[in-house]
Amino acid sequence: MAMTVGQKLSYEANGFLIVREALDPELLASVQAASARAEDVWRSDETLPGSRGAALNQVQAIMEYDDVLLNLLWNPVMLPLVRDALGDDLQMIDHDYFITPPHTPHTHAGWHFDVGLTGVYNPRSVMMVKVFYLLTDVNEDSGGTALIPGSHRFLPDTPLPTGNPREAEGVTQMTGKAGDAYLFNGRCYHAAVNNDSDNARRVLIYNYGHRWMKMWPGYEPSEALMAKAVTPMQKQLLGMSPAYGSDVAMLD
Ligand SMILES: O=C(O)CCC(=O)C(=O)O
Repeated sequence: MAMTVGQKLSYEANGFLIVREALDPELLASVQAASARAEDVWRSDETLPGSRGAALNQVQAIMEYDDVLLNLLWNPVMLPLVRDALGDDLQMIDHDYFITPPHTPHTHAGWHFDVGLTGVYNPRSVMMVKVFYLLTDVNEDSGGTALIPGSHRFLPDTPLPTGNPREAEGVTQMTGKAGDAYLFNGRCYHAAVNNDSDNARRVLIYNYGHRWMKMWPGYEPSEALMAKAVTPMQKQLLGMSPAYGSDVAMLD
């Protein structure tokens, strides 16, 4: 098990886990530089996929832009934790670079579950786990993710917040320093708060599911990306393994 006992208890109780300094200063600088290069390319070509709204600039399929950003998919600090939470048969589902501009007019993501599959008993299932890497410091004003602790275990009739995520009761906001990361179970109820600060909030997001699940449309890896996967785990993460069978990839 990669999670410490304390991490496991915290993740099981809350549905999320914060990892401080997941990226060391050298890796953080390299990831920030790669993300800036990707952003320049994306801004200079409006045909590249993503959303360009007042509340969110989303560079869709961020791993396609730079090998440094591909390598974060199998980051040795976070991937083992995701595998503990999800199981051995994990695979990428989607991946983005989110830039929340300063002083957003509204949240870019109201309250929701990432996982809303019918036929799944959600309180005991882990269908998706999403990792966020902070590229900028995020405080309570910077538009961070708001999560309802423990909501991954809630029964369907549990009342949930509906209003402004910043004002909802029982919320924990994912704040931290650049280089910190957090993961959460896709059944943990969440939203983004408004960015009321003077600075853009920048995060990289890697979402993982099981290898028998479809990736979100628009995130299927290109041939060029798949050619860079070397190990069985890297191939499985990019959807290049059989969906079924017991030959799951081990950590490299
Ligand atoms: O930007 C955020 O913190 C929230 C993003 C979100 O809701 C999601 O990725 O499902």
